[in-house]
Amino acid sequence: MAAGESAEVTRHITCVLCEASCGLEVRLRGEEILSIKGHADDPLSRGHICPKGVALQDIHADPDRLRRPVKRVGDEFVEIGWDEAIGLAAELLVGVQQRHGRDAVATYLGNPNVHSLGALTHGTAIPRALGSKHVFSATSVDQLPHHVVAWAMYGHQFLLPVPDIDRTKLLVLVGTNPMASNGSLWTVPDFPGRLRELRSRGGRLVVLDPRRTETAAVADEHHFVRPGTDAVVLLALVHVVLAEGLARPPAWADGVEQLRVAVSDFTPELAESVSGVAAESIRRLARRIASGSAAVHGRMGVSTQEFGVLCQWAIQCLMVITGNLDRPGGTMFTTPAVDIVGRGLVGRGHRGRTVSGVRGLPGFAGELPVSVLAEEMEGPAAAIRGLLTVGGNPVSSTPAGSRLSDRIVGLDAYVAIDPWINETTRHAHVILPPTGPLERDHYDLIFHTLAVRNTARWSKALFPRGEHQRHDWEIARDLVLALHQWRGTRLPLHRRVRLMASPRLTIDALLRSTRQGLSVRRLSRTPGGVDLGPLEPRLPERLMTENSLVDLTPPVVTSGLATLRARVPELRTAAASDDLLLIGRRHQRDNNSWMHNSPRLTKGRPRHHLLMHPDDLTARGVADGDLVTVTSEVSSLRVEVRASADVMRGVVSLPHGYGHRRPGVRLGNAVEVPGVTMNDLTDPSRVEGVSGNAVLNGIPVVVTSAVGVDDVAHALDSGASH
Ligand SMILES: Nc1nc2c(c(=O)[nH]1)N[C@H]1C(S)=C(S)[C@@H](COP(=O)(O)OP(=O)(O)OC[C@H]3O[C@@H](n4cnc5c(=O)[nH]c(N)nc54)[C@H](O)[C@@H]3O)O[C@H]1N2
Ligand SMILES: Nc1nc2c(c(=O)[nH]1)N[C@H]1C(S)=C(S)[C@@H](COP(=O)(O)OP(=O)(O)OC[C@H]3O[C@@H](n4cnc5c(=O)[nH]c(N)nc54)[C@H](O)[C@@H]3O)O[C@H]1N2
Ligand code: SF4
Ligand SMILES: [Mo]
Repeated sequence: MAAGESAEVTRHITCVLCEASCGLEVRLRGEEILSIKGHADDPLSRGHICPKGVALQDIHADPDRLRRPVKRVGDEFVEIGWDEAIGLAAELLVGVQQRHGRDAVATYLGNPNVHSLGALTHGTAIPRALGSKHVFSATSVDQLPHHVVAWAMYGHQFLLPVPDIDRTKLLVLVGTNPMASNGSLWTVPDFPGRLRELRSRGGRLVVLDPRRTETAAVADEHHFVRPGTDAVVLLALVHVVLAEGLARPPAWADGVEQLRVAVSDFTPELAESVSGVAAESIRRLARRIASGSAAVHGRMGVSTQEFGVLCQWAIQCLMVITGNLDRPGGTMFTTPAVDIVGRGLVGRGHRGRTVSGVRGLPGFAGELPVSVLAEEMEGPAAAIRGLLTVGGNPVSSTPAGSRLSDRIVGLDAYVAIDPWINETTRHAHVILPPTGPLERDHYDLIFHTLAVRNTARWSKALFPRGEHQRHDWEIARDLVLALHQWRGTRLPLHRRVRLMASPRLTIDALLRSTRQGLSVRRLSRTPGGVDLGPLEPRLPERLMTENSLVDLTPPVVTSGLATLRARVPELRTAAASDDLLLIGRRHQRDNNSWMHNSPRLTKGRPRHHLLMHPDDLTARGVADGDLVTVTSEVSSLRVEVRASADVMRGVVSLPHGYGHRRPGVRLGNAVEVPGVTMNDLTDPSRVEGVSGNAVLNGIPVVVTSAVGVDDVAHALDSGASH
């Protein structure tokens, strides 16, 4: 080695890009990344990696990633120093609150917050300091039904059981595509490998999905289900188990008889008539789930839909009455080293303490449904006049995003904590960019709690932060202090002390007080972390309900049954019609609305097309590859269509998070990413009745040929020619 050349080193880190939380092995020479691979000895992820993990280096190197704060001057952003930026942010937000009251500033927390330790330990101090009822997050365009059901049945919003894939005989996946998403509310790194093992043990995978997804393609059985009708299918499964005397409810299950009555009219025949899933298949599946170890998991497809809460409830009931909740091979609760539930680091949840102004939708766990965000910004008496977004892109990711975009432009103040200028943050008055995934320490407070194996892993920042950069926890600390200063209020001492402690210190203290007596230093000495073993039965001790029983029929949930019953005739008519329903999809190389700056991920065949069944195309006189107009109740857009027998007849599919072609959006170094913004078609007035979660799947749409309709004008504004 020549003098001055640095040595090659190998480091182990956690990938924070998705819920799988893979342990990675990085080879470095100085600041140069030589390779990124899955860490073969990691006790949780066992060597798994996906293309996004490799693309961490693209994020790190992305010239469009902000490394210093910027403020708006006219139509431009100009770099400013941190003191000025934090002062300006506090002045803007406090100014709005002083003129219009505390609730006039809204906070929106996006998905990357759960993937950053600093955001978890310090980030929530910001909305607390603002003290506004208008707190929103990506949760209500994602997983709110899971939390509401867990809270109602198990007594805590985060008591979310996960499939014990490593021991089960039967895995049933409903509305989730882990071959692309790598799993959700279920940290299951190396899903493909774990599935292979399940098969070699003689186990089976059954998938229910309106599209023959990458996961359905490797399943033993796939049933097409018409979007939005799963609740009837899942309730029919419960019905069969109870009607055929197959139930083996544990002693801690309360309300089996009430459940029997509640589901008595949800027969497999009824389910077939609305969903398209054969009654006989439903009976067979119910009997198999009741006959041995089985784990049913339902995610996005059955959460972000009209009956999301009923779907999640039915799944939990099915697991409880078949004896599959809390047993090896069923669905289980984790025993994380840092127990965010048991230690009260996350609250149990509560419903209806706040309500939204215009529509009166109830809040859950301190948040209001994000579908009301735009309407609360409208009109002369608008409740919301200022906005803070932290790691989010609601213009792209929430219903009727374009309308929200227009409202945001008119706000008195908009502050963003975000490393990129995206469709939303482009409107900000000031942007405070935190460090990236390779520049910060990490511990998975959330995802260890949802993991298929109990492990504990500390991930030290791969690179030190640059002199002019700030971590998100430092930004949160400084902004909270500045908010108090501008307002002339005092932050209580215990809160101040907590803010001053780094995430590392906070986690170290938490680890030291665990049963295992862990510490950051001890975890650092074990690349990949320590293995704390397979999931173990935890009930009834783990329950946090008042009577320490599982409530099988919580009224807040069962109240939704009347709505479902009333909708059945319409669902049946719709199932027999030619009407189209729009659903979403994820691709392995996408990450919601971001990471389209990565050349590694965006190269190759475009993947933004509307997928449509060939028969549905023919019926409309549309050819594969044509430009079509897709019209929903709220909007219309144009996109190229691709014929695919993998979508059910009557169903079309678009990915979300595309369509970055708005002025000012900095996606500079990437190849042009074609596509449209799916959420221009979704409707904020369509929310799930109990939780207020947005309905993003099963959107009624009309598709017509756009060939020849002002071709030229369109090719220009949709980028269809790229
Ligand atoms: N590569 C990649 N990975 C990701 C993400 C990403 O954008 N890209 N995003 C991450 C995030 S934030 C999340 S929350 C998770 C989500 O993880 P998943 O829940 O696995 O998400 P999707 O891939 O959207 O899968 C939803 C499935 O539901 C189906 N579906 C739609 N409507 C219905 C319906 O009415 N009934 C039924 N039964 N199915 C329906 C769709 O066809 C789709 O296959 O993925 C995470 N991982
Ligand atoms: N139609 C439709 N809409 C959907 C979905 C769908 O399936 N279909 N999925 C929904 C789901 S599951 C989710 S989770 C939401 C996601 O919705 P959002 O969280 O609003 O959006 P993201 O696309 O995840 O964008 C997050 C932004 O955070 C920024 N960012 C990246 N890393 C960091 C970081 O470390 N710190 C900070 N502060 N910022 C960072 C990036 O600029 C990025 O644009 O979208 C939802 N919207
Ligand atoms: S599966 Fe998720 S955690 Fe694993 S490497 Fe890919 S993006 Fe990272
Ligand atoms: Mo999500």
